[in-house]
Amino acid sequence: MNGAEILVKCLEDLQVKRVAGYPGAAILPVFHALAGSGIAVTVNANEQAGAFCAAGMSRAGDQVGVTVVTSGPAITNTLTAVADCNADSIPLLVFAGQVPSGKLGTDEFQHINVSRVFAKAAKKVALISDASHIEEAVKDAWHFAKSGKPGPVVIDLPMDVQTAEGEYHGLDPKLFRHKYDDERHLGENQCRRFFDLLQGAKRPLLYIGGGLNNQKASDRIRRFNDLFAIPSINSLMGKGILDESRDTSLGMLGMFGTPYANTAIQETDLFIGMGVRWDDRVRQRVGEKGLEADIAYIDINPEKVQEVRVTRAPKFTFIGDAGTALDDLLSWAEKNPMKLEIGEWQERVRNLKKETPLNFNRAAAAIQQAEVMEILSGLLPEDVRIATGVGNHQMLAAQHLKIRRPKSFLTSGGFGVMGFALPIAVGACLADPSRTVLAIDGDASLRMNMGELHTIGAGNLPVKILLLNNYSAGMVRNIQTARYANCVIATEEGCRDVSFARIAAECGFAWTRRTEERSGLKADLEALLAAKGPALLEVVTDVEEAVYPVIAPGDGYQGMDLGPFMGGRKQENCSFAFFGAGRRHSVKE
Ligand SMILES: Cc1ncc(C[n+]2csc(CCOP(=O)(O)OP(=O)(O)O)c2C)c(N)n1
Ligand SMILES: [Mg+2]
Repeated sequence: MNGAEILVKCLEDLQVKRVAGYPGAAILPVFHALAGSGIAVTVNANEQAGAFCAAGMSRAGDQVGVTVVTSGPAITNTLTAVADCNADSIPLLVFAGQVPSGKLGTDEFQHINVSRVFAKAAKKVALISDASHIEEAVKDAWHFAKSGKPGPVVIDLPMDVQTAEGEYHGLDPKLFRHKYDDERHLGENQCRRFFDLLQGAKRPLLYIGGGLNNQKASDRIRRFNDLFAIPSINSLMGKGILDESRDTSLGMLGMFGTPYANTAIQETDLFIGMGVRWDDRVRQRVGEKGLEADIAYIDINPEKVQEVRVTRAPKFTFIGDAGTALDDLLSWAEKNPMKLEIGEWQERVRNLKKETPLNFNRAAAAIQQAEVMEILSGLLPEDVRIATGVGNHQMLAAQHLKIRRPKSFLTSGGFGVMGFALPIAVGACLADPSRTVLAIDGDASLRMNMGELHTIGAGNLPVKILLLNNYSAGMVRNIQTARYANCVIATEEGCRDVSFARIAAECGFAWTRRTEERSGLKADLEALLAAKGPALLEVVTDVEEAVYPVIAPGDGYQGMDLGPFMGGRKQENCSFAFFGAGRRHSVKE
């Protein structure tokens, strides 16, 4: 077998059924081998979209998404998607063609030093120099990408290595899995300490993140919370791990978090972070002045746990897989039954949700994005998978939509990449066509990977797209209005007559509609969700709309600005005081 054939055989051994690929001369041996395999190839509009499509398969399914591209501009096109996977701990395998080994480091056509370019963006980069090394490298990379804190692995394959004869040994892929098995468990004493803390708390709060965003860990935290019903908040990456429709689920914390999540964190006396990376968008941190709760923190990333140990004096920490730790805690709790005295706190949290519900400008002439989300949240099927762009529509979706299953809210968290929604939705749809896949996108985000309208239409993929078109890069325009003296530059689109719905129809979408009418909005959303095959609903929304609540950069939770429409305030107070300019409306006033 030549190197390319060995690579494809390894992918078959790893049960890969489909790759996202984009060909070019320097990777043609691999495409040739793919032609003789049972592996399907999806061709996206460019390699960034291809890498996102593969990442969509990882985000939605249990597999590791795989993308195969050529050298030079093709591999650099994947850089943003690779960095995105790295930031959100998503496993991904990228195989790239490369100039022949003898030409490495020269000015050969379409050559770039992949190891250097990706050094800081990937979990690992490997240059293969011998076809006989391919099998071990590929099987190892697959498990390495999935293990510990997951991430992307980039494999650079010089042309001569793809065509050279090499050894294929048929190594059992499980051998490599065992290499990365995480065997760290909580001991009896650690479990006792955790539950002592929990039993001593009057207002415990679970803070859960992407580290638990898989079926197994989600089952465990649900069992844990069936026992204890501890109020919970989540990071953007943690949506759907616990069922967000439960009354103890308070939704997303942070800069654009829900009023109740951002208030609960000010009142907790035991903050239990699990599988969450405690990032800067989460604003002021528990343990800092003003938020002096006890902390229990469980995460697989040793650096982060050490940082929290040094800076916040937690009462309990554990470095390891949060799902495994939950297993240990559950077995301990089953052997040592206990009751928590948190009835008052649960009641407080329920009231918080009732007292400060999300709200928006109901008197506005134009449709509000928040209004679309409010209607949509009542229509979503339980099995829906949502992919979003980046911007106001993303934050509003995160605030309003109650996600009921893990791996179902697919969004670019740590890197915040516009252009994410469509290719990720393609990957999610290919990973599991039986689930409803809805891409919620902004006009500017959609334009970044508009070629995927063609991928979806040409492939007749049943992806549903809800495009919220405010004819602007709304989130950035909001900052300009509030902080740059209302000087709007480069964030509004001049051309208002383009209909994205018409473009989608031209790309082969069977169902498209464009609306500016509030009256038919609910029916339009229902029709979008019920449509068969590719479908797009374009809703024209208010360019002036801003997202609330908001916490200004550098401010703490006490400074949460509820805006003019929440917390029972009158609509005349409207000031669009985005990012801290203008009036403050704190829930604690
Ligand atoms: C690749 C990339 N470029 C630029 C940005 C900066 N940015 C963040 S949100 C945003 C506007 C997004 O506009 P749109 O998709 O229309 O969403 P809206 O806020 O209008 O709902 C921009 C430009 C980014 N996050 N990603
Ligand atoms: Mg927009």
